[in-house]
Amino acid sequence: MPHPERAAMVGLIMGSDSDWPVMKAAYDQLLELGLTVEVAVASAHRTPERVQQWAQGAGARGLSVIIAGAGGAAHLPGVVAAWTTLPVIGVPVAASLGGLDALLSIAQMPPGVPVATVAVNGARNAAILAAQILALQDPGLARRLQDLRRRQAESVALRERRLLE
Ligand code: RP5
Repeated sequence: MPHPERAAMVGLIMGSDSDWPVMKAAYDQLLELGLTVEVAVASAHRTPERVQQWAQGAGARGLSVIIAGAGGAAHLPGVVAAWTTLPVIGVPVAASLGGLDALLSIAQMPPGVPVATVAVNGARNAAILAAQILALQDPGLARRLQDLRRRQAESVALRERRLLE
């Protein structure tokens, strides 16, 4: 469940509502880990001033990490990174060309303004990476991440056993 009474820790921004089916995996994972999330739709090209305002104010609003997803000429994560020194994790959304255009647009940042780029449609990994950054200062969150890893390992072992059933 979201925690509306607590300030959001993670900013989740996407270029269009059409990115939501991909980006919702990040939202769901963040909530499962007990994190609070601020969700925004803003486009680097269609609403550039809104992106600037959102990113410039992110730290003051209490956000610690930003996840930014976009497809096509996916400049949103890089533009957000240009307006803040908070860590930005970019999610290439497969809106065209299988997401290769978005992957390259997000990963090929100029030296000095990094975006940590995950795989095409890799929104869940973006959430886990954001949580890992926050867990450096949050032992409870670190334990929840360890538990997530343990459950993942158990699930692999379970699937292995099912192969021979
Ligand atoms: C990008 O263009 C968005 O991030 C989206 O992935 C893609 C298509 O946007 P819509 O035309 O569906 O709004 O800016």
